[in-house]
Amino acid sequence: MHFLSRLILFFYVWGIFTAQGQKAEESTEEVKIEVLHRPENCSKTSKKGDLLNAHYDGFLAKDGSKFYCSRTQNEGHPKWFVLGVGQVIKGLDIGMMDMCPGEKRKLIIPPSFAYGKEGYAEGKIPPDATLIFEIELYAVTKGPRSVETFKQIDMDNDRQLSKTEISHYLKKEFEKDEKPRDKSYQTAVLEDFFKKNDHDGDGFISPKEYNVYQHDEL
Ligand SMILES: [Ca+2]
Ligand SMILES: [Ca+2]
Repeated sequence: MHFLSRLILFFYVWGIFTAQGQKAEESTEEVKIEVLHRPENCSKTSKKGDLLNAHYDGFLAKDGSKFYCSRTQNEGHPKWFVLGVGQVIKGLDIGMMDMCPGEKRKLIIPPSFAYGKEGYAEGKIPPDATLIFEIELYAVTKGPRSVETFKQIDMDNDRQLSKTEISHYLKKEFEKDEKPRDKSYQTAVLEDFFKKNDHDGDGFISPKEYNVYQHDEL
């Protein structure tokens, strides 16, 4: 074999080994999931793209101090977020999969699945911090981010979602919920939705802004 091709082969193989080495190193760090309570009736579990409604408390593993509590935010309303799309830290995206409504979990999340070497919020979460989350999941609903849902919300078919269209949709969704929600809560969710999704600030949600993981289908 020509020396150069041997050299290339060597680096190629070496590359595979080091890539595997890194992979093995990463996999020693993983999100630990402890199920604290699992309802007997658990027919529907969370999956990527689902819209979840949950309360969670976050603690630093090193001293058990609490750095976050969703019950003290947003007037105590549980948080809404889409699972598995990076709206929350990676450890929560992983640790909240296959969870059913009413389930409680404790998650132990290594820094590489949380805020890493940098930490977060000016030292509130220090560098290289392992985090513990206690989670209570209230609702799992079909994710909002499907092409079908976009078309369903877009009543006038102009391929843009207006505030009126989304607020109409939210109202219907909340009616399906057993818990009654007051109007100010709906308004807060709507404002929050636009803040997070209307990236160009034009007051409409475009298919691209809406559809975080199926950009090409509309
Ligand atoms: Ca529209
Ligand atoms: Ca927009």
